[in-house]
Amino acid sequence: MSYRSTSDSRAFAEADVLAVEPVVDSIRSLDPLVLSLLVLGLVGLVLGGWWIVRWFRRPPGVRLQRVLREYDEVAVLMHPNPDPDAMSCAMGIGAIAASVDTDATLQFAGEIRHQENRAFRTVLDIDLESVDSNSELAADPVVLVDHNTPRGFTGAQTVEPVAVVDHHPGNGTGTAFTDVRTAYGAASTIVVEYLDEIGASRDGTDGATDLELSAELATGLLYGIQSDTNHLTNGCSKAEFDACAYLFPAIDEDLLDRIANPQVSDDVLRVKATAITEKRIEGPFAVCDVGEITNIDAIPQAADELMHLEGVTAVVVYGEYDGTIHLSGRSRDDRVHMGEALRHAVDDIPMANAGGHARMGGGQVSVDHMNGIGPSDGISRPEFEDRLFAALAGER
Ligand SMILES: [Mn+2]
Repeated sequence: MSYRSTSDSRAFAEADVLAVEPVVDSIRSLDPLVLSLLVLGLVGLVLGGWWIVRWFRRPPGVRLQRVLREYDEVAVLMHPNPDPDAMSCAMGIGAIAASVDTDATLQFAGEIRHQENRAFRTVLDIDLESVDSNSELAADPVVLVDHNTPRGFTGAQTVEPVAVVDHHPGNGTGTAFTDVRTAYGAASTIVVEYLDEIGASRDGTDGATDLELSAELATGLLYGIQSDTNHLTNGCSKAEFDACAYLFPAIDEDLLDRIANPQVSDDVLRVKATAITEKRIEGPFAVCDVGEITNIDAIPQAADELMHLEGVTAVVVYGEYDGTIHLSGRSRDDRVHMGEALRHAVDDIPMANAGGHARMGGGQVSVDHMNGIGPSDGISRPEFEDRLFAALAGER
């Protein structure tokens, strides 16, 4: 490293002046009109650049609010059979839209069956509409929450969402706004951050906008986070805890209790009881046929219940509904990839399908085909159960 002497820097200064002089001369010789146009162009460039920088430095919640403000009406679309995380996200986006006078219709494909999801919708009095095809979407601009590719209704593949807010992996994007954070445990967490960024008021105490965080919205978002993270025990990031702390002043404990502890219908309890009393256990695995059922949501719930059994690391519960055997499996055993195990268990039964993730899987088998009424010879229930155990043990 060398230091430049004073004479050197003077020499540089003189050289600079010498270089600048011809430029100044040529500017002087320009036509005043051309000169003013040049100056205007330069100012435009600087302003444009500044605007672009400002736009991208705005927090995402503020950017989404700006995008929503462009429309009179939007459809906020949840994934099929929406869960509390999807529903509370939709509520939150609806509130952000309302803060800029944009009408939001909250829509979903499929059904809301699970008692937890039904209680969520009823207790928080959320206005949700179901759709069977893209022609039923309430508006052209669609905001996707808790998923990033439209699915589950006719024409879903033709829908190009304007905005996407999600925490699942995938390549889906919105034309104007995309915020997918796969490290987050719940999409509701992202929406909570938006509310904070926009400056929503909690309990009328703080906040700088017209957006007030109602008790219903705060409670919904808290429960959305809780239900997607198994009550903050699974798949959480620090963001989930921060979001819960942010929501705390606005939540309503009574509403929360009613959502978290809904009454369970008689048939669901009966299926759970059957699973508990009739299960067959082999080593660390439990399998149970719960017979004919009237509510297919009872099956995964019964599987969850059996997972509480000490010493059991993987379970499969199945029951018959409307001519189809529905299977639901759970695993906390690193040796058992539940989706693969179920797939292997039914792979040579015609019209059967099964699959899923490592810890959770499901499937359907047509009773006719299992009985051999279809093209194959069929298999008996005890044989089917042996297959399930073999698949769990990795022997199929
Ligand atoms: Mn979710």
